[in-house]
Amino acid sequence: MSSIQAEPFPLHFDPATTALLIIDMQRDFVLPGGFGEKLGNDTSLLLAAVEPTQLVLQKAREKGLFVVHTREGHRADLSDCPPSKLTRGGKIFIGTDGPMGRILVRGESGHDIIHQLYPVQGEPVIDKPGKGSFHATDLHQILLDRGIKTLVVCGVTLEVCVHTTVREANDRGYECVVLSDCVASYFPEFQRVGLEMIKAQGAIFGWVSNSKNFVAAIS
Ligand code: TIU
Repeated sequence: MSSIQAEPFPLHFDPATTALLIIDMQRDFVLPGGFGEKLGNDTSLLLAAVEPTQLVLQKAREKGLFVVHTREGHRADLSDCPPSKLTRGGKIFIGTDGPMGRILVRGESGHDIIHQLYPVQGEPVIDKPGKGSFHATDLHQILLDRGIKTLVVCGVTLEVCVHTTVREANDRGYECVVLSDCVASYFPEFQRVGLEMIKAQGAIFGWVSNSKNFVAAIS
């Protein structure tokens, strides 16, 4: 067993039953011209998470941790996009053309993961139509088949897809530790409060740590 320094208290984990889950590090969220910017956000705020996540990913690969990536997006015909989701943001953006292809559509450049964190062979990529990574995907089955019990979570945005996923995972019995410098938000206040919410009330739905503690714990 290993142990990671975390808040509100250290989390014990077995690297053999721990997965690194990197959520939605897609061009559509972190680069100009994608979904994030169309919604009125400054995408550069999300770039802070890239370097620490690269370090964590490199270490996880080195130590043989199971690595899973997710991407939010839809089929080309948008048949898996609820009409209610299409109009979020006050205007239809999903499926429309942008500089990185059709926004949030699978197979388009903007939908794909940034090159710094690109998956390698053996790392499943979960294509999800929702904010949560468990909704309408086979993620739970993939983790069960591997005997995964603990999730180390990175990605964007903290208060939307990371929070939804961690809440879903917690309800399915996984222990989740979110690395504070490997997640990011378009709203600094949401980043701060979002992390507080996870670890409050004695780790009500997860733990909060950081890349340095993760590297120390796994080394
Ligand atoms: N808009 C926003 O903050 N996030 C999303 O729409 N998706 C994810 O968080 N991946």
